Parts: sequence; C-alpha cells; structure tokens
Amino acid sequence: MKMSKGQMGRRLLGLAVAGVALVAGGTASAELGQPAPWEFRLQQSASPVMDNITWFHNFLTVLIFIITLFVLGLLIAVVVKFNARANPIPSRTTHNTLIEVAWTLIPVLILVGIAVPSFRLLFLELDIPKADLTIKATGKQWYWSYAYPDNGKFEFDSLMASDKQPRLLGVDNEMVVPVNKIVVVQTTGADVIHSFAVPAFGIKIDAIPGRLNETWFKATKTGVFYGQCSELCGKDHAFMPIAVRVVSDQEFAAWVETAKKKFASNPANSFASVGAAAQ
Ligand SMILES: [Cu+2]
Repeated sequence: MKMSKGQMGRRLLGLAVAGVALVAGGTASAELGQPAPWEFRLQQSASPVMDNITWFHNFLTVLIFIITLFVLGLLIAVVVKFNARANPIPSRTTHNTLIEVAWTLIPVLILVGIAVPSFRLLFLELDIPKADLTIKATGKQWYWSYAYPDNGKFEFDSLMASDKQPRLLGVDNEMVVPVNKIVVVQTTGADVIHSFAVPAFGIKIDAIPGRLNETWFKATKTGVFYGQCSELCGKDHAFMPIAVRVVSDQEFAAWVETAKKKFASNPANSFASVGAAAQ
C-alpha cells in the first residue's frame, strides 16, 4: 500500500501527538503484570529487584539526557564561535592541560557513579537469598512445566489457552506463589534453550538442557503476572507464555491441596510420588 505525502504527514503527526500524550499521561492505565498498548516504559514493578531495575533505568535516562544536552550545547558553541567567518585569522592553540584533565577525569567519575549502583543491582539479582519456596520451571517445545518439590512434589504443564485473556498470555494452569515470600526458580530446558522471563518481577533466565539455572523473586503484590519465553526456541516460541498468580498464604495452601489431587494423574509425577513414598 502506497501512501501519499499528505497521508504520511498526517500519520506521523498522529504518532507524535500520541507520543506526547503518552509521555504526559504516562502509562497509568496499564494493568499490573501485563503489557499495555503503546507502552514504552518498563512494566510496573512488583518485586524488590524490579524496583531497583526501574530506579537504575530512570537514573541512567536522566544521566544520558544531561550528557546529550551538554554535547549538543558544545556542538552549537563550536558552530557559532569557531567558524571561519568569525575567525579570519585561525588560532594556533593545540593544548589545554586543564580541559584535557577535566575531559578525562569527569567521564571516569560518571562511569564510577554508574558502576556502583550497577554492581549493587547485579549482586541483588545474582546473590540468591534463602528460599521460602522453590519451583522448578522446565521449558519444553512449546510450553512450561512447573514442579513444586517443597509442596508435595507435584508437577504440571502450563500451556497457552487461546480462549483466555490477555491474548497470547493466558494459560490453562498458572504457576501459583504466595505473596511476600522468596521464591527461587530453577530453570532447565527439556529439548532446546528457552528463557524464563517475567518483566514485573525483573527476572529473565535461560532454561538450558543439562543445566539448572537459578533466579529468585519476591512478589510484593497479589495478582497475575505474565511473561513469555525469551529465547528463540522454535516455531511456537511466541506461544508459550508464563503466567504467575500471586496469592495470600492461605489461598496458596488451599491451592497446593487441590493441585496435589488435580495433577496426581500427570505421568510426570509418577517418579515423584515414588520418591515421596520412599521418604
Ligand atoms: Cu521457548
């Protein structure tokens, strides 16, 4: 489809207006735990790690904005002050020790200022605290399986449910976790490399066959939080969503009881129940 210049202009203007409206209005209408149309910022945080990621992101954005303005100012100053017309007799200046020391030292200080919170965040993400609950998430072509070794050793499959909302994110069996508890997620891949990612919790970890990778989150809000497989894993890569339902302790205990019965017939649990019986 070809667009005339007028159409293109109107479309661009429309985009610009929408952009300004978004910046002004933010994404206040965005629902917790899922993406929203026209969203360009990070999803609303629901974990301490994501709080820190959001802070670091905003900090860097402000820093970049200031540096960009400063460089733009310098460029304009050079164009205006140091052009041939304004300087018929060119200056023969080649060195300025003070400026050279400053343009070395100031960037170093800026980088140190970025490195400190950056490493603090890395340690927060990678230094896994003591788990209240461990869940094993196995990536398969093309769905996830969740095992609860601490809660009766049951395991179940979680497949995208096309009749559920939000579109492409709803699943038949959600992963359920208690609120304000440290959940350690162990991931592995059963066939190829997948990646377990939930933006609102600030987690993304590769699920690799033959390896057990670990990450953690503490959900600070109840609700359903969605993510997607984030490593290209084959034809249905886009159709293996992750849905985590965060509930109260009591609701979690009740869910564990029903889940144990509901998933007892899952063939994946046959070895687990043998293991449980042997204990
Ligand atoms: Cu995948």
